[in-house]
Parts: sequence; C-alpha cells; structure tokens
Amino acid sequence: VYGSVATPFRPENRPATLPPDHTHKWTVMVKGARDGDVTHFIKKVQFKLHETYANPVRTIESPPFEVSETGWGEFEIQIKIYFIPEANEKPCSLFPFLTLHPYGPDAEEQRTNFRPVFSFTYDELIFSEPTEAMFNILTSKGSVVLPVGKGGEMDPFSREVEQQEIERLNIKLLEVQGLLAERREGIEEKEKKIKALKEERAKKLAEKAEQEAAAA
Ligand code: SLL
Repeated sequence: VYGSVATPFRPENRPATLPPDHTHKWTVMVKGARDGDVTHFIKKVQFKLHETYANPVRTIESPPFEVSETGWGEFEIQIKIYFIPEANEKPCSLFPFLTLHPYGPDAEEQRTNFRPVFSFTYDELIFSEPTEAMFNILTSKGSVVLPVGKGGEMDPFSREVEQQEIERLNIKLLEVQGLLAERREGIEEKEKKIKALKEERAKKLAEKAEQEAAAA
C-alpha cells in the first residue's frame, strides 16, 4: 500500500517556525497491506520529492518507510523500492501524486473542517521468476492475500472493495459498449446517406454528359 495523507494547518496551531506559504503537513509512505511486515523482502525505499525541497532524495533504510514534510503544493512523488540482495531484482518504481486538496462530493465539508486528505493505492508485487532464496523468503512468511473486511483510512483495501470496484467497472463497461453501438449505428446511417448522395450525383453527371453529347 502506498500513497499520502495530508492535513491542512489550522491558523491557530501553525508552527511559528514554518515558512509562511506552507499550508499543509503531509506524509508519503510505502507499507504492507494492513501493516503487514515487508522488511523480509524490502531493503530500503527511496522517495524523490519535488526539487523545491531541500535534499529532495530521501532514502529510508528501515520501517516505517515514510517521509513527512510541510509544503504548499501538490506534485508527483517518485518512489523506488529496493529489494533485498537475495532477490536479484531491479528496484520497483511508483509515482503517486501527493494530494493536498480534497475533491468529490464532501470536498467542501472536508475543507471547512481541516480534515486530512487520504490518497492511497493498493497494488501487488509479482516476482514471476524469483531466485530460490527469494522464493524461500517470500513463501516462508505465508502467502499474501488481500484481506477480508474493512480496513482503515490509509488502507481501505479488501476483497470486498475489490469486488465492488470490479462491479463498478463492469457497469461502466456496459455503458461504454452501449454508447459505442449507438455511435456505430449513427455512422452506418451517415455512410448510407453519403453513398446514396454519391450515386445520385454520379447519375446526374452521367445524364448531363449524355445531354451534352446529344446537343453536340
Ligand atoms: C505546483 N507543480 O506548482 C507544483 C509544484 C511544489 C511544492 C509543487 C515546497 C515547500 C518548500 C513545496 O511545497 N513544493 O518551500 O520547501 O503546485
């Protein structure tokens, strides 16, 4: 699970030492689903922040794999996960967008009440041809499956949530297919009209040529 949580400062508890344009504090992180241990296969995590930050490349060698900062703007964070040497794997890159501002139907309420903004993604790392050492390390920890039931705000992902997402996607897919079919029909009709007009025009031209030939 990776992503960010950002909280706007309330005017009354802004740290006095903060640069005046910093509006939010935020944390970006990489962690196991439901806080499951990932240290048996992750060696370190590198976070590359926007270049407006001092020392934008932050390398975290032990959990929690996270970086906390304050700032004023949103940007894409470049994350690189380095695996244990036994894995013999290249680092894995992720590009979450640091989200500071709420959006959606509750945005206004969230903004007025200085609520934290969560932006997290669940993903699965697949090692398709692991070294034997890596295979043993991964399997000795038991198999990793998406949990059942509700998680927290930083980690809401579960099999139910995945199923709901699949259903939402299927409904939208059907909608798109319907729209496509409609469009296709429209195009076919127009093509028929074009064909008819072209035939009519060819006929008229032929008639005109005939009349001209007769007149000559
Ligand atoms: C934007 N393209 O214009 C983005 C850049 C950069 C945010 C956002 C730095 C804080 C500091 C900070 O918040 N950078 O001064 O250290 O919105």
